[in-house]
This record gives sequence, C-alpha cells and structure tokens, in this order.
Amino acid sequence: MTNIKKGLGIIALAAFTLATACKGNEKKEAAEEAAPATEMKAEPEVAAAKEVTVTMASKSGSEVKGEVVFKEENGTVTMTAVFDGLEAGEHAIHLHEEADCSADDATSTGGHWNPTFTKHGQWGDADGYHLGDIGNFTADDSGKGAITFSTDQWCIGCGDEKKDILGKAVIVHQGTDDFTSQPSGAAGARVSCGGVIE
Ligand SMILES: [Cu+2]
Ligand SMILES: [Zn+2]
Repeated sequence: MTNIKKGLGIIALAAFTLATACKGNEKKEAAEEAAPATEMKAEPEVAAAKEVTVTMASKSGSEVKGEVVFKEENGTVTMTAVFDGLEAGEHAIHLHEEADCSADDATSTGGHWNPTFTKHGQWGDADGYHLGDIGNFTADDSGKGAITFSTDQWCIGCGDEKKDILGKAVIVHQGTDDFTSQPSGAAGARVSCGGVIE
C-alpha cells in the first residue's frame, strides 16, 4: 500500500515538474484545461460528507474478509462494517495505531489507537477507554457479522491527531474484548486488517 502511494506520489511529482518545465503556450493551455476538471471532482466531496472505504484482508491464517465504511457528517463519524468468514460468536473490533497490514498476523498495525493516553476499556467508560476501543460484535452461524458505530470523538482527515482516524487500521480479533485486560482486552489473534487510507 505504502509503495503504491509512494509510486503515485512520484508520478504526480514527475507530471508536475514536466508541466512547470514546459513554457510553451500549447502545453500551458493544456495544463490549465486539465486543472479545473480535477478540482470540480474534488470540491463537492469536501463540501459534502467525507467518506473512506476500507477493504479488510484476512490475517493470521483466517478467512475473514469485509468492508468498513467511515462517513463524517455534521461532526459525527459513522462506521458501518460487514464481515464474513468469521467463527460464530463475539469478536472484538478496534482501531489500531498504524495503517500497516503488511505482517501476516497484522502486528504491524501496533497497539490500540490511544491518542489521549488513557487505559483500555469499554467505549464511554468513565475510568477511561482508548479512542480505538470500538467494542465487540457477533457473527452468526454462517460466519457473517456486522456492526455500526457513531461518534463525535473521531474525524476523517481534520488533522487533529487526537481525533483523526486517517492513517489508523481497523482490526478484527479472533476473540472477545473483555474491556478489562490491559492494554488490549485479551481479544486474541488479529484475523482481519484494513488501513484507513483515503
Ligand atoms: Cu485490536
Ligand atoms: Zn484499547
């Protein structure tokens, strides 16, 4: 993922350098014509709801896949997640620190996203909880599970490191979060992973 992004960045930089290097009128006109089309596409997205779709990859030898959509509207981020390939029963779902799912066991995502440096816990607990402590959801006998979650304590791309979920990872665990064990609720192996990347 990082390499692809880096690659795109290099291509974009090369295109930009090429465009600025060409002083000819013809080239300049072409660049000016191309620019508004890109802007028109980007502008309504910023003005309306912000949305990021995360494709979840199987990890730790599991078959767990899924899709997680984050949408920000009027200061509230809503997460809608669907999974399949799960074992029936309760599974923990968290946001972890890094959008890096490269490791087979997804340990490359680091620990729970915890920008407020509190202890692990159940969302809303007065004694503290990580901003990544989404909770548990249930998979049925066919291995399908879904969870919807909303909060005004997150944002998508606002740049506030105490709120911004961009660059974090969604992790689904084999087991259940007990909301007590530190620092991560003893939820077991990381069976599915996806980076929250635009
Ligand atoms: Cu986790
Ligand atoms: Zn936690």
